[in-house]
Amino acid sequence: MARVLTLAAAQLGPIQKAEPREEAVGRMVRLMERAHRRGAEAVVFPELALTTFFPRWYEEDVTAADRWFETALPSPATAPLFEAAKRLGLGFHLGHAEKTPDGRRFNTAVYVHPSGEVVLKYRKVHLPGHAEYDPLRTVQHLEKRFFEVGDLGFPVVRAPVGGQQANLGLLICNDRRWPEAWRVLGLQQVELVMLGYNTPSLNMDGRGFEAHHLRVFHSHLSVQAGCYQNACFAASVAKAGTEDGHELFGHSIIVNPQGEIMAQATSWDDELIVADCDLDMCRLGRETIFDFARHRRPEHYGRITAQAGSEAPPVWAPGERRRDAAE
Ligand code: CDT
Repeated sequence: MARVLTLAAAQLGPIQKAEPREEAVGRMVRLMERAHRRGAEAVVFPELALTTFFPRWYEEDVTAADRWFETALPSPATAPLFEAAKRLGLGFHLGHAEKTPDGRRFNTAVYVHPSGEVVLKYRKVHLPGHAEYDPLRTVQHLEKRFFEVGDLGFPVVRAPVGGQQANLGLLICNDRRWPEAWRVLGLQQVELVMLGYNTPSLNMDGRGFEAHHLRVFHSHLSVQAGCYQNACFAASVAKAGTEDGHELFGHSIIVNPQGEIMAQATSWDDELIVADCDLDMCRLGRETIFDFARHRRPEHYGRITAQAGSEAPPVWAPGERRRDAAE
């Protein structure tokens, strides 16, 4: 029998620096109500969904950024999300900035059961950008200043998502570009990956030109490859539009284990996309071409965990016979 989960990706339009959490939460509750009316059982919101993408704003003193962080979930400002989940019987994924009781700061995502219990928490591992003010950049990207590298690994849990038991994993934004992250989830038989992102439409690094149309292509390429190569579904959900003059692309998608896009957002605003995901579709890839136990060769993958940066290869010279050269 098919294991169909009706999944919603709730893209958010821009959240301006001055927009209070309460307003953003109101928009999110309206999206949850729409999701419920469309038959969805779980809703996925973007990375840092409650506020503007604040890592673009430099603060000399990191504690000055604390206003963007959550110290508890739910809080008075986020309680309406938990109430809506309960009222509508809807699970939800929420990206947010987390400040722990001992003062540590993470870029975090949680999946919350309709009861309000946190089913799974993940803290972003691949933090892009830089820690110090970068005068070469037209816009700062200070994730390395405001967040620590996640300390929870890449957990997967089997848990109820809507009416199905699903193997659930989470990634956050830049993580989607790293095949290692997907594979660690794949090795735990992940069936559904929820991930949110805030990605500028332009490369603001100031060190080279990147054609604009390739930004969305690279995002989709990464998620579609991750799903195909690990035989899972993903909801990849954007914060989109222009925040205080800084443009983020939308193009949120839901992808199946064949790597196909099942639904895609077309606006750069609050927008809901919904897809029926038959989790049993994950079996084909997992039992055939990507049957890891039969086909993976970890004895040849040592470099993946032994080194971070790449190394230049040895230089071939004419007349020199190398052990690994063809006879
Ligand atoms: N939020 C986030 O991780 N954004 C990055 C942009 C990187 S530009 C420094 C991304 O990978 O989409």
